[in-house]
Order: sequence, then C-alpha cells, then structure tokens
Amino acid sequence: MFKKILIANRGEIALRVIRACRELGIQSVAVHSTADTNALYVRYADEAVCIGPPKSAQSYLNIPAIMAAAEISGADAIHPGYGFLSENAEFAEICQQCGLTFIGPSPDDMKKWGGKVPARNLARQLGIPLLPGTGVLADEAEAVREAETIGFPVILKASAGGGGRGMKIVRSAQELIRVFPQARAEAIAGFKNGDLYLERYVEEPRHIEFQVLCDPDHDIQMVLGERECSIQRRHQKVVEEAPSVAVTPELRMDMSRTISRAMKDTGYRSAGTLEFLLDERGNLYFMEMNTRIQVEHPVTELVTGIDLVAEQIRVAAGLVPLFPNEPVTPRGHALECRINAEDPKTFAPWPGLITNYVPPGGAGVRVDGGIFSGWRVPGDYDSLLVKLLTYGRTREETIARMQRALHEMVIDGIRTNIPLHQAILEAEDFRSGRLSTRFLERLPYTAATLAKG
Ligand code: MV4
Repeated sequence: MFKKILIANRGEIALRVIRACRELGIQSVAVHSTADTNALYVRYADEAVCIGPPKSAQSYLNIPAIMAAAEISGADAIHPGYGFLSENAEFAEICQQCGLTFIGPSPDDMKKWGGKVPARNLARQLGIPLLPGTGVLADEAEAVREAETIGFPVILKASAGGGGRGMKIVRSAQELIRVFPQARAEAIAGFKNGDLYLERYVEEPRHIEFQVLCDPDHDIQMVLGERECSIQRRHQKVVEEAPSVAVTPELRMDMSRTISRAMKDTGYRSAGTLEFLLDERGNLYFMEMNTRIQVEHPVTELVTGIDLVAEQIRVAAGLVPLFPNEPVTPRGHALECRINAEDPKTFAPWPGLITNYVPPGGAGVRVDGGIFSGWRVPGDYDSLLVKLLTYGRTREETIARMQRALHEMVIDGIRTNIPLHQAILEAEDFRSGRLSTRFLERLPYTAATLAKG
C-alpha cells in the first residue's frame, strides 16, 4: 500500500480523499493556494504545501509546483480528485515518469475516452448503445447530407467540447448551413479543435450515469448501478439521486452487463462514470465517459455500501479489491443536494465570511464539505460549499430526511442556494419523479430568473 498520498485538489473532494487516506492508514499531503491556507482540508491533512497564488493556473493547475510538493514531501502517489488536472493525460504521464502513481486510469485510457468522437467510436465497438450520429464532419454540405439521413432535429457538437459547451440544436438544413461555421469557429476558439459531429437530438432526456470500478489485474469490472442527475442548471448538476425512478431492475441489469463486458474488453482500470441520455421510451444512449471520481459519487456509496475512494486507492496500489465482481443491486435510496455559495434567485456567486455554520445531523444524513464558522469562502473557485446527502429505505423517506436536514442547516454571513433546494423538494414533479434536463427551467421558483442555457 502507499505510504503517502498527495492530493492535487482543494475543498470538499480534497477532504474526502484525506478521510479515505486516514482510514486506510496512509499519510496525506494537502497542497493549497494562498487563498486556501486556512481551509479545513489543509488542517486535516498530515502535511501541507503552499503551491502558489489564488489563480488556479498558478496553483491547482500548476504541474511543476505540484510535482515539487510531491518531491519534497516524499509522496508515492497523487490523487487528482475531480476537475483541475483529473482528466489531464499529460499530468498522469508526468506522474508516471516521476515514479509517482496517478490514482486513476492509465494515460492511454484517459486519451481513449477524452475526445467525444473517438469515445463514440470506441463505445460502438464495445457494443454500448449510441444515438444515430456521425464521425467528424468535413463541411456543411456533408453535415446536411448526414442530418437528412438521421432526421431533424439534430444536435451539432464539438468533439473536444464538454460540460455542454459547444452544442447547437438544429431543426432544418437551412439552419444547419447557417450555424455550422459559427460552431466551428467557437470550437476552435474554445477548445483549440474545430472537429464537429452530429447526433439525433433527444428533446427532453433524463441524464443517467453508471458508476464503474475496475481492476483488470484481478479481472474485476464492477458496475455499481446508476445515478439520476437530470436536475441541472447550465450543465451544473444541482440534485442527484440513486437509484433512478426511471430505471427498471431489468434495464439496470441489462446495461450493467453491457458496461461490465465493455470495460473488460478495453481493460479499463480505476473508477469511472459512463453518462447516458434516457429518452421517454426508456432507451439509454451513451454520451461520454468520465475517467475520474465524480462530485456525486457519495450517492452510489450510500446505496451500495462501497467506499469508492478507498477502492480507487486500493486498485491503484495493486491490492486485491474488497468488492465482488458482479453487478450491484442498490439498497434503499440516496439524495444529494449541492449547497453552493450563490444568490438563491440570481445564482450570482456569493463568496465571503461564514459567520456561523451549523451542519445538520441525525439518522440518514451525510455532509461532505470543508466549511466552518470563521471560514472565508474564496471567490477564486467554483461555488460548491458542501454536499448534503440523505439516505433512507424509500425515496419518500429520503426526501423527508433531506427536507428536515435543509431545515436544520445554518450557514450565516453568505448567501446559499438552500431556498432553491427547498423549492425543488416541494415540487410535485420532483416528488412524483417526473424529471428531465428541463426540470429547473419549468420550476416556478426559477422560471422567472433562469437565464436560458
Ligand atoms: C444531447 C441532448 C439531446 N440530444 N444530445 C449536454 C451535456 C452533454 N454531456 C450532452 N448534453 C446533451 N446532449 C442529444 N443527442 C441534450 C443534452 C443536454 C443535457 C444533457 C444532460 C444533462 C443536461 C442537459 C441539458 C441540456 C442539454
């Protein structure tokens, strides 16, 4: 097992990894910018190294500074968390070259799944269901020919895009000819890569993702069920849950077998997530694979009892995994509300001093986050403060616990989106499980203030 892990991240996920390290008897090294000197994760780690000024490019994305911190602290592995360098194959390669284990997939696997068109081709070869679509398009003439075969509406996507950026819904050939050059220019400007492709457009899908945990050395390709993440705003998830009310046991088992076989065939190692759209007819279509631990991983931990971060570390260390090699049936229900430092109506980020913080507690409540009374939330990073999770035997019990936990939670001094969460949990469509990616724009609470995105 590793002796010392450096966490190349900040905030709640750094804390999450440090907690796993302590339970596993592994020393932890926090790295932090000058904006995070007093952060809780820095205190909880065994050692801490300041790696630069607040700007991410000079600290949490600063590879030389992070490698220097690993060198001086004598770490033998690096956990990248999510965001920042977590999907940077070059960083994973540099770790390898420096004799450090990157806790994640191989650089090759990160590259294989990194581009959307290559990922689609790989998924097709592996028998993972896809929407009708194209490879990289040469020009608008080819795009129009292909779109007429697929049938309108179609969606034009950038192969190098992500998080919903660089997508255009197109409803006619005329519109396609008009937006194609625009989309290409935006892709080059935004992602330094102008590759575009088309897919059939699904009007009101659900976002469903499947968690995997794989160890090819021990021939393990475990699928830990799905998470429903349809409640999003501008491609930022707001509430997640497991299991999804829209996934039947048959669909779950079927997709788990397909994914397990696919992971075996590619030899994937570590934790990962395959994102799908679910249409009204109950068909799942692959969108992309995330080759990292995700923000919402705890909902899966709650319904499976598996510590995903600890297992990720064990797999990276070459140890025999502590989990069975078969599709897991979720037990009970879990919800996660992302509590953000933002204005609850306008969504404007709201950094500042937390004058008083009282976390909720009681049965079935988990709080993952690094805030405390007296902590000044920096304005330099994303607005996620804490993840509030509840667990219960049924969805109803889990919702009631979340409402109770939101009621107990006190965060004074800054604005948070707790009122938004309360409105979501009260909404009839939420309670009856009628979810889609357009849920929030339809919610009366947000409809008036939500910018289109
Ligand atoms: C789509 C789609 C409808 N049809 N693709 C947005 C993020 C990216 N991962 C994929 N996205 C979408 N792709 C087809 N063919 C609708 C979306 C989409 C979406 C997907 C998941 C969660 C929220 C979303 C919000 C708007 C659009």
